[in-house]
Amino acid sequence: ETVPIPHPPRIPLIGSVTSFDREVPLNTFILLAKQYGEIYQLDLFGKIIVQLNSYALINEVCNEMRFKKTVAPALAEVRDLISDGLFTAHGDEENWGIAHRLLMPAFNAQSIRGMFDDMKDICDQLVLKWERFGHDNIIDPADDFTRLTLDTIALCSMSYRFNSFYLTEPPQFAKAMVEYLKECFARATRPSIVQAMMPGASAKFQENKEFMTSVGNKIIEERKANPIEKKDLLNIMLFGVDPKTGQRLSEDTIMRNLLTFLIAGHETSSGLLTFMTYYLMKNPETMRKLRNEIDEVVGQEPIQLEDLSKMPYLIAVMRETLRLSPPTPQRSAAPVADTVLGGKYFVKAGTYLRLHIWAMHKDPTIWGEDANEFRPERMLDGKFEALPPNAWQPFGFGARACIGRAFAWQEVQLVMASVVQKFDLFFVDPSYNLELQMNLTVKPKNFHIRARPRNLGP
Ligand code: MNH
Repeated sequence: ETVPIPHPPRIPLIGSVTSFDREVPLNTFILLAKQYGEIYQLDLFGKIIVQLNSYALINEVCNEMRFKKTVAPALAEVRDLISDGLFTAHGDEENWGIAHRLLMPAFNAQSIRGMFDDMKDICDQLVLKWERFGHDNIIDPADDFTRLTLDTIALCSMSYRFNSFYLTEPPQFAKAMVEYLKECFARATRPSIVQAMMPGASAKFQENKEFMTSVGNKIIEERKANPIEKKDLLNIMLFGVDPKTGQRLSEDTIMRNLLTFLIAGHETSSGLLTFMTYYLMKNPETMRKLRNEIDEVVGQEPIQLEDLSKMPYLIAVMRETLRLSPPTPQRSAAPVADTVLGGKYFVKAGTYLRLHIWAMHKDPTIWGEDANEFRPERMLDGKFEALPPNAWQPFGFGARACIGRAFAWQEVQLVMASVVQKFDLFFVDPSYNLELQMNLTVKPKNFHIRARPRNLGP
């Protein structure tokens, strides 16, 4: 016996959400999940979306025989720039397979370890900046961490330097990208009639797209004119041959994947760093434990690659941060054929399902009654490994899971350990509580800190 999927009342033309938070759509979805529970259907400006919020339903959708990734409306807008790049490709696009097979080895743990020195280069720039500006300086962690992650992915993957820490304003590329992604999001929730009345926004959109494309092409041209030995991602894409088809990537595809790494590889990691800073500062006991671990393993020496595997508490803090605040809070899938969800909700083939990972990560059937609390201890001592399948998935799922996971992991370990090793952190507004901002990913908003170089004493 199937039952209808609950839905908020529908209003003609507007759909079912009268007070949609356009600035931070996530806030609306969090609210609706609380009101409707495990599943509800939404008519969002003419698009029908089935939202899944519980572990049980989302786990069921983690079956690649029955469901496949779909490119959500906001991502579909980004396709205008990066088309069949890894992140925004449809599953059946040939270039996804070629790039996936070529690049998976380039992102494995071994290759990532080889990037440690480049990661440290950029990390040291952030530490120096905070040391030199001193305690009076007001830091916007989201801003500095975004400089860091953009510079890091560009240096590691294409040996290119944005030099963000030497600029007062973020580099023009970063500005163009943020504007562009924000506009993609807005377009996805803007009725087409409204869109048609915004020629200014469309011109800017086009201009940003052309600028980013030109940077991508310039990086490729420069590499071709000045070849280097290094086995970075750019060289692998330029010279690699797909073992399965014998094909190589076209220059267009390479440019789109370069832009994909810059987009997918920096907002997310910087979100994790910023959320983590916030949770550590809000939970002084956790901060104290983490610092003890770092002091014991690293002391006052520069952090080495080998140190990273010796800090389990740091890993627990990262996992717990990604549970409470996954920077990509939702992902999308569709049933391959007509099917029934949870034994009672009928959904047609191709229905747009949105998996609300942010909500699922707080499902009390998995995480207990204190699901909303920040408690890294729940990720320690084998408890993480003992979680039910797919209960923790900030990096997505299956064939379309994040390719940059090991990269982000090492980068964030290094940077967080360095920051906690070197600085005492203070809220500028001691009463600050987490607020969210959103481009393509989500981050803390209005969060400001001061960093005082630690007095390590005699
Ligand atoms: Mn990443 C896919 C989260 C860091 C490059 N990433 C995904 C997905 C999630 C995700 C979730 C799946 C999206 C979907 O189902 O539609 N990624 C993260 C998080 C971090 C992150 C939370 C950091 C923390 N990602 C990175 C980094 C890079 C990167 C760093 C690049 C170097 N991610 C990708 C790419 C994909 C992806 C590329 C698409 C993979 C594919 O579909 O083949």
